[in-house]
Amino acid sequence: MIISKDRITTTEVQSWTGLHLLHSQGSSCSQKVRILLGELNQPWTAHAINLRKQENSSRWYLGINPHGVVPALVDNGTVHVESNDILAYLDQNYATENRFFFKQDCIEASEAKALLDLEKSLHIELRILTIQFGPVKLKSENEIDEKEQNGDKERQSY
Ligand SMILES: N[C@@H](CCC(=O)N[C@@H](CS)C(=O)NCC(=O)O)C(=O)O
Repeated sequence: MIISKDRITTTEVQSWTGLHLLHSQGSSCSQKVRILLGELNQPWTAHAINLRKQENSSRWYLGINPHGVVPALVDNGTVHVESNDILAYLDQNYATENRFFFKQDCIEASEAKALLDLEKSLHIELRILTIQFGPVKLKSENEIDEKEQNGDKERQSY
């Protein structure tokens, strides 16, 4: 899924060249994109988004991905979101010989795709569990506003 230009308020990303991944280390959605980038042997620039510090809710990040989740891929200024869509995009545009997911008549590829679809359908429940019992907590509008006032300091220290 591409985020249309009129929704991107963090306009600096539109001048980024090459592949940039806004991601988080412990995020499974980010991890699968990092794995494919490695498999494709593509150079890419990492931009760490700290979910514990809720940088995914910062105005800076929401200006790139209004959904407020990682990962987001920026390819020569175009923003792509939804990890499975990013995988398909990278596969279609950067794979050379052995296409990864969409290789025709390949049982393993269709099994991998089915598993990715299954994970996507379960992800919202996993998110609820993570937020209820894990380290990532939702914050209130006030907390977001407060954080925005010193957000730059936090971003620099990360
Ligand atoms: N369907 C989305 C889900 C993305 C997603 O939920 N990412 C998680 C990390 S794996 C996240 O950013 N969580 C932060 C939050 O929900 O506040 C995708 O596949 O990209």
